[in-house]
Amino acid sequence: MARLVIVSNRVPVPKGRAASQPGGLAVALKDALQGRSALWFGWSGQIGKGDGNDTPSILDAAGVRYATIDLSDAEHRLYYTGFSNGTLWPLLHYRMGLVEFRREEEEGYRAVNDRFARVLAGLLAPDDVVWVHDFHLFPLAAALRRLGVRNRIGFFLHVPFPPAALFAALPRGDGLLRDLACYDLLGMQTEEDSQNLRGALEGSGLAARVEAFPIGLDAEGFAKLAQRAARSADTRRLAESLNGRALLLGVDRLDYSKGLPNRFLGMERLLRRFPGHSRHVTFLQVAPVSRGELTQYRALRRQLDELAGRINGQHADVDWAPIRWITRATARASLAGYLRLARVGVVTPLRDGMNLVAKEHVAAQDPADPGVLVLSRFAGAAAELGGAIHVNPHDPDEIAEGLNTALTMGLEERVARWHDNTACLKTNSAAQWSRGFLAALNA
Ligand code: ADQ
Repeated sequence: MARLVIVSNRVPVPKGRAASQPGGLAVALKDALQGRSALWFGWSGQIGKGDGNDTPSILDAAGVRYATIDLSDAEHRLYYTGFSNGTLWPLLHYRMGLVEFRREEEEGYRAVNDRFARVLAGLLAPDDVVWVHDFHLFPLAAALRRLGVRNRIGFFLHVPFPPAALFAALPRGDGLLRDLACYDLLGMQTEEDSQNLRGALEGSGLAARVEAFPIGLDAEGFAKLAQRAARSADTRRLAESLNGRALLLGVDRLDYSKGLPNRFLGMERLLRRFPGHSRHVTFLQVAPVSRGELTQYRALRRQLDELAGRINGQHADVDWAPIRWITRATARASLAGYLRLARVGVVTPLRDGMNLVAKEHVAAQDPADPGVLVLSRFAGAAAELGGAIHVNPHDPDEIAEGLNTALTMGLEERVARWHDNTACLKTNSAAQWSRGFLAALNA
């Protein structure tokens, strides 16, 4: 079997035995990396060290070779904080009003992609299959092709792709579309994203292979993790603290795409419009700070601190507060236990490529007494999870109504909806996702 080369902005280099359980892409790609030779290339996560040093650091672990380079301070600012997080992230999440564009950042983004290509080209063997991940690396295949690389190169976009008219607002966006057309296969999360990208390409007179490969989980593995975690001291402590109240749970990175202010307001509407739930529910939101170097993210945190304070101030009693709000990082195993405990999973992003927390909530449930998922209709997962209660995340009232429906739902309907949702978890697992993508890339 040809060697598989994964390229992503950050590389999850294993850090010895003490490392916490891996999350994100490392979990999703576990099956693809097993039993074959593999190389994973990208940024080390380090800034400043070895500026411009194009000799990658190499580490071999569990059959995978990890090759990483550091970014200079300027590269990090222009490529990562600037163009990737300040321009592309809001644009791809349909948030024109938040998009900032600076030409020097776009040039810095291209320069880092060129540098990635130079270093990677030196590591490639002729029959390697290259799989590039996410929006930080749109121009990578084009840069590799300019260096004469002829390997098969596929791309997967983890976030949404907006309609062509919206993407057209991006200065020099045409150039990025030309870059994307250099990939042999473009994988998207949903059919809607695929149609949007095809539309944008066609509008620019370009053609490429675009297909949907919805990302999934190892649902059985996650269910076992959740079962074990439910017996852990951590989860038991949470269970006891609830005092028989129903747990509503949100788990996200602290990001404006996740719709957290409206979720807090939805909780407030629930207490106002359905006061019978007062004192009988606890909403726990876990959202570790991310991208704190961007103003919008700092402002979001302040807004949520304020909302949580105000809502608790208005509705709490001496022995109960409706909202618990944690911005510290939480271990994956603990989250699995909390998700199993959650009577309602609250997943209301304004826009999300997939949202794996939605699928994790389903996987974590006790089949005999499952909780209910309240899910934004603008998460990629909504296309698959027909058993969830779908809500418009822009409307706190609709969120409140969804929460009320979930909280008052009888066991029979909860079980039926949960079965509906688990069916898709089985057919679209993490293993199927990577196998499907690689089979299509090799075809
Ligand atoms: P994210 O925006 O990070 O990922 P999501 O899919 O919800 O969003 O989460 C990815 C992983 O991170 C999940 O395994 C989840 O459990 C974990 N995670 C989320 N919040 C966490 C928290 N508070 N603490 C610890 N772990 C947490 C991007 C896209 C998504 C897409 C994924 C995968 O934005 O739409 O589903 O990639 O393709």
